[in-house]
Amino acid sequence: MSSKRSEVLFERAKKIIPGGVNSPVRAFRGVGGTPRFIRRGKGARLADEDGNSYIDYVGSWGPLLLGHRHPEVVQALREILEIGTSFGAPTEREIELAEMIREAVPSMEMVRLVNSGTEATMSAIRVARGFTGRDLTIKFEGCYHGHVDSLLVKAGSGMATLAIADAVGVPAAFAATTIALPYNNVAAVEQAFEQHKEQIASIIVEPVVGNMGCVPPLPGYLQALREITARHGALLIFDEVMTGFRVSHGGAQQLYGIQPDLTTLGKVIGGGLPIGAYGGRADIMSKVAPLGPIYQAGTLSGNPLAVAAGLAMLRHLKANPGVYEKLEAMAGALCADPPRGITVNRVGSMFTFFFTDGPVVDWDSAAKCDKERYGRFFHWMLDHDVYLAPSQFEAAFLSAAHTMEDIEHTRQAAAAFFAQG
Ligand code: HOZ
Repeated sequence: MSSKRSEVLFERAKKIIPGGVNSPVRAFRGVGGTPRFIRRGKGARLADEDGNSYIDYVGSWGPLLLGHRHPEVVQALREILEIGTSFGAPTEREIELAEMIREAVPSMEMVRLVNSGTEATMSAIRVARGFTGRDLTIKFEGCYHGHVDSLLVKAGSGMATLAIADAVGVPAAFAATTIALPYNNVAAVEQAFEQHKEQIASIIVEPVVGNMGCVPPLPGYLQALREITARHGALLIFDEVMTGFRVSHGGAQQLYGIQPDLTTLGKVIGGGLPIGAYGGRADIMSKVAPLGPIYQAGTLSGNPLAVAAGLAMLRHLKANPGVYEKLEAMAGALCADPPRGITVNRVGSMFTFFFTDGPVVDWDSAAKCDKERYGRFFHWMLDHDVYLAPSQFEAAFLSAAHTMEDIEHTRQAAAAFFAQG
């Protein structure tokens, strides 16, 4: 399998773009080698610049629940090109998208659209501070909430992949507003509230973590976060940028039956275009400008292309609830019977093959993985036409465009790797 053209492009990219990429994990530092430059995608398949074709389990890091270039999303985008790509003024489609989000995620009584997951989490923690009049935020080690200054503390995703412990460029005073605790550990949360009493504005959590690989909540954990925050007058923020419309139509909060105060969304709700959203209780969201004094704005917020793609996606999901059953069946088949020495974590169509005996329940247990072996596995799979995340600490995603043949091919390729020891 040739990667010659990707190599040439990577050399050229490195001269002008830091690390040759526009987002760090894409540089393959977690697995070594040259990132594949992608020419096009269709359904569950990616084609690179050397003419290789792959079954794609990255799915643009989560948004492509229906695969690449789903016809309904493409048609919606075509229609917008005839109308105008940005007005900086309200449009009817924005209302419809917000209404569809609220219908699926009823805890989001009011919704504000932004341009990325990072913007959504940055705004949500600001709103939590403004609403409570408190400054501190609890986050969890290995969770990643975008590159928000104060949330780059013990963060997962690229920070974990590159082993960057403390974000350079983040003022110590910002980082000091964040308390990082082990995930899935209720006692640590109780203790933090004991210690900081009425200073904690919110807990922000990935209800199913995707950014240290896929790590589900232990039974009762999310309920405990709900109960503790309510008891202490702090807000509970579910970062559902990854899990929203992914682990179920109503996200992780529907799956686990928890009502957070605020929720952040991104990825799937943009149908593959840049978008984010935050929202929650109306009494809280009513404090956001222009209704209230908590300021947040954006030139391209609610832009017609992203909104139309998101609407096409959400309309499709609403009309085809069977998508989630199909995803569950395929992902279940893909993740069944892992070989010895491998721990598979999966919630719906997001999953990770951890190269450790496990169990993997938090950052400390995820960090025990044999990253070097994951790198060899990654390249083996790439050579066998399977495109996985180029890091042990990222979740893999299935789309409704995958087929059982794709699953079978993937299982056989993986089995061949493990057979050689
Ligand atoms: N932080 C993203 C996944 N957790 C990676 C984004 C990207 O490289 O595109």
